[in-house]
Amino acid sequence: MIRTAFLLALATIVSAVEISGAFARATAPGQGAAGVFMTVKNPSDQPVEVTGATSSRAGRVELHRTETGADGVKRMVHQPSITIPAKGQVVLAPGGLHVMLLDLTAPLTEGSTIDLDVTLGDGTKVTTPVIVKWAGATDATAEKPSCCP
Ligand SMILES: [Cu+2]
Repeated sequence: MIRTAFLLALATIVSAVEISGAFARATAPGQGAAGVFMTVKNPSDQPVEVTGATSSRAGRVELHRTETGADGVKRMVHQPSITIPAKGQVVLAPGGLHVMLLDLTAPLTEGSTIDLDVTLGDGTKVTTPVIVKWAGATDATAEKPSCCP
């Protein structure tokens, strides 16, 4: 019985995507939203749709893409889903695709870790910790410059 449960758990992991390097940026008091960035890898031979996400730290969560309009102004466009190609990956990074935390329950503090459940097209949820970096961080492993705030 225990063995069966273990095999089922393993099967679930294999069918899901792999999320790495998830990070957000520290927010100022009163800031209601924050982007979350990560690499989503799909080891399977079928494309996988990311359809949304949830976090205990946000009232709601959307998928966004930052685009620069013809007027040169950057704006965020809501995405109904993000397709992760078979045997491929999609990088969510500042200036492009991101998961948007909205209605933050409290400011995100540098050095803390928050929870995120990413929802896939088949209803599977993939949980990832999200490291909160300083406000200008560009990736999850970057060291904060000692010179500048
Ligand atoms: Cu956004």
